[in-house]
Formats: sequence, structure tokens, C-alpha cells
Amino acid sequence: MTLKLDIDSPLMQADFTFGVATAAFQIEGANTAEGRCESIWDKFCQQPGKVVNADDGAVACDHFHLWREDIDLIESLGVDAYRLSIAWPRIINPIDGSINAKGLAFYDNIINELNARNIKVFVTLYHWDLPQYLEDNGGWLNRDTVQAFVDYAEVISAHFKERIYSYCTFNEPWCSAYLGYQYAVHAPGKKSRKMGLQAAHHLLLAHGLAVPVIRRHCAEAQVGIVLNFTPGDSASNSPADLQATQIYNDYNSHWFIQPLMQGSYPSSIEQLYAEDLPVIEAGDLDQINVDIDYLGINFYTRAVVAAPDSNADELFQLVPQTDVEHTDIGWEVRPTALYTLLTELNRIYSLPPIYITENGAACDDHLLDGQVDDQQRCDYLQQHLLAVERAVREGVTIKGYFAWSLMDNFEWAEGYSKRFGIVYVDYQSQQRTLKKSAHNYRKLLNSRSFINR
Ligand code: IFM
Repeated sequence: MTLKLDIDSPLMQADFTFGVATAAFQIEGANTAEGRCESIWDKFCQQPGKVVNADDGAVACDHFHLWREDIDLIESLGVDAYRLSIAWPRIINPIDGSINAKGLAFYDNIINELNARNIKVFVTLYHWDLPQYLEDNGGWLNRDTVQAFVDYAEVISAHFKERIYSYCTFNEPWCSAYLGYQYAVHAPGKKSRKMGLQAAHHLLLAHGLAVPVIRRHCAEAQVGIVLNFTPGDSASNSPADLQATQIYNDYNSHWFIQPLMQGSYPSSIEQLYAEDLPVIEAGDLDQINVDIDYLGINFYTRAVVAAPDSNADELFQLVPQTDVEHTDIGWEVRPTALYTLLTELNRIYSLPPIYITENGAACDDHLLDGQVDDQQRCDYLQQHLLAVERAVREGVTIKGYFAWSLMDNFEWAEGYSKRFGIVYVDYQSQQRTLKKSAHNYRKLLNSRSFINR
């Protein structure tokens, strides 16, 4: 399968944005350069057993030094937009809270270059790299971190103004809160449900308080947030499995989207996990329910859910699927779940326009004779683009699609062992090679009728 959409597809029109995405910690390296302070991920990587092969972000894709060549690469793909994140630890000095001009200058160079090349800039303010000095004071468990984030958002929006087309406050607060504070598989490696829920509330509150601040500085910019969804399907029609699936979806999806869209948390979770509920102050939920210009949705896979075994601490369990296609990271390939998710969310909520801000596959890629034949990723992207197209045709407002990722990079607890890029990175030489999927993505984008390339 190659990447192909009909010329009259809604995705092939000039008002639909195609892009590629990355995040600072995953590609930049140079973690002590020019006043960058330690982040929770620098520290987490040093702890034995936390990251596969004890990999870390010290060099990553060396994008800190190779950013100009990487922008050439991005431009060569023919994308309309590039989604990157700014590393908070590069911007604020931990000693006195002052602004690190060198950190801003690094992103000035990148953003000005993208502006000059007419590539729309989508910036994420927080893609998981909390400055360690804030974690030392409790991180996302401490309400003071909310204000620290708002101050940082003010620095960035006051400085970059509308040079940034789209501001995203947070990428995947589910991961920061639950993987970081409940399941201990991501930084900072804390482990309790109560902490996970408290961190989630503070992340959402920080979003709600930052949005008006960004708007004050950039009236024309788009402001939103990015959520990840792994929708749960019930393993059977038994009442117990159906109920467990509802709890799974309420806990993992609606706990994040419902307060953003409706200013309330799912009552099922409030009742079932009453002992673990976060501290919520008067007015918090109204702040979280602030108007946004778009919702970013990251989608990779679905989950199959069943009632838990007796005596289990959880109220649901995940059922591994055999005899279905998986990617190299063990995630089921299920494009119809993306279509169902989009139409379901659209049915339940009054949504702002949506961007698919991440979608992609980890594959066991190999560079052979200068080429990478990542057919599985090509098929994956094609199937998911068709799922998006179908949802658009059925009335869901979707304004863009970003492939995750521009290039192979540091895949968090998996280190460099999993490759998500459409561009292959040789980490020894730092050479980049377009995979088949990148060639196909470029062909698709260049085949749009309004493009003269
Ligand atoms: O690499 C990550 C990214 O940082 C956030 N979304 C999911 C991707 C794949 O795991």
C-alpha cells in the first residue's frame, strides 16, 4: 500500500494542514548547553532499570546542533506545518527564576527559519520535561507548579507572539500524570493512584490558567491542548466487562476531556475512587473549562478491556490481543478505533476543531543499501488517514494531521530501541535517511491539486 487519497478528499484541500511532529527532549540533546537546567527526564534516565539500555537524552538526534539541516529535511517533505516543543529547562534559570536569553535565542532561530520558509509553527509548551528543581518541590503534586507553568507560558507567548501559529499548553497530560505519578514508568517515577489524579488535576488547571495569558499576548494565535486516547473496547457483552470498559474509558479518557469540555469530572470515578480524589479548589473546574481554539488528538491504538480478576486493586483489566497485527512496540493496529473515537467524541461533546497531532507506528526498521523499506508504517499511515477522512465525511471537524514522528528519536522508557520516525536516524553518524514512508508522505502532499511543485 502506498499513501494515496482521492484528489477531492477533504484532506487534500488547501484548508487541511499536514505536518510532522517532534518533542524537545526526544531530539535535541545538548542537555547542559547554554544554561539549560536539569529536567525530570535527565534524572530519571540516570536511575538504573528505568530506561531500556540505560539510554538517555544527552545527544539524542543532536538537533540542538543540526536544527538547520533538520528544517531543510522538514521543508523537503512538503509539509504545511511542523509541531515541536519548547524545553522549559532551557528557558528559566532555576536559581533566581530569571529568563535564559540563550534558550529563547535557540528557539528564535528555529521559529524564524520556519516562518521564513512558510511552514506553520505548532509549539507545545510542555512535552514532559519538567525542570527538576520544580520536581524537588513536589512537581505536579504541588499547586505552586501550576503558577510556575503559567509564568513560563507568559514568557514564551510574550516573546514569540504570533510567530507561533498554534500554542499547545500540554501534550498528553494522561502520560505526565498517570505514567509519571501513578504507574512509575515515566519520570518522575512516583507510584500511587492518588498522586496520579492530583497531578492530572494540576496539569489541567495549569492549562486553564495559561490559556488566557497566552491569548493576552497573541490574540491571533490558535490555543489548545493535546490529549492522547487509547479507547477501550469491551472484551465481551457481559455486563461485568461492559461496566469495566466504561470505568476504563471514564478513568483514562473522560477524566481529561470532560473537565476541559464541560467543567466536571466523570461522576463514576468520583464515586469509585473517592479515597484517591485530588484536592480541587472552588473555581478550578471553571478555569479548566476555558474556551480553546482546537483540541489535539494523539492516537496509536485501542485497548480491549474486561472485568478484573477478584481481589485485583484495579476495576478493569486489559486483555492482550493475539492473532492481530501489532507494531514493534506491541500496540495493536486498529484504524477503525480512530474513526470510532472521533465520531464518538463528536457525539458526546461539543468539540472545537480537531487536529490529529500525532499518529504513527514503531517499526523494526533497518537501513539497507541506503534505503529503509518500512512498508508496515506506510500501510499504517494510509489506513489511519482513511479513518480520519471517513470521520470528516461524517461531520467531524478535523483541520490537520501530523505524523509522529519526523525522525527516529528517544522513545522515553524504551530509549532508542523503538523507531517511530518517517526518517531514519543513524545515531552514530547522525545521518538522516528518508524511509519509504517519508518518500510516500512527500508524494502524497505534493499531489494535492493546489500545490505547484
Ligand atoms: O514518542 C511519544 C510522544 O512523545 C508522545 N506520544 C506518543 C509517542 C509514541 O509513544
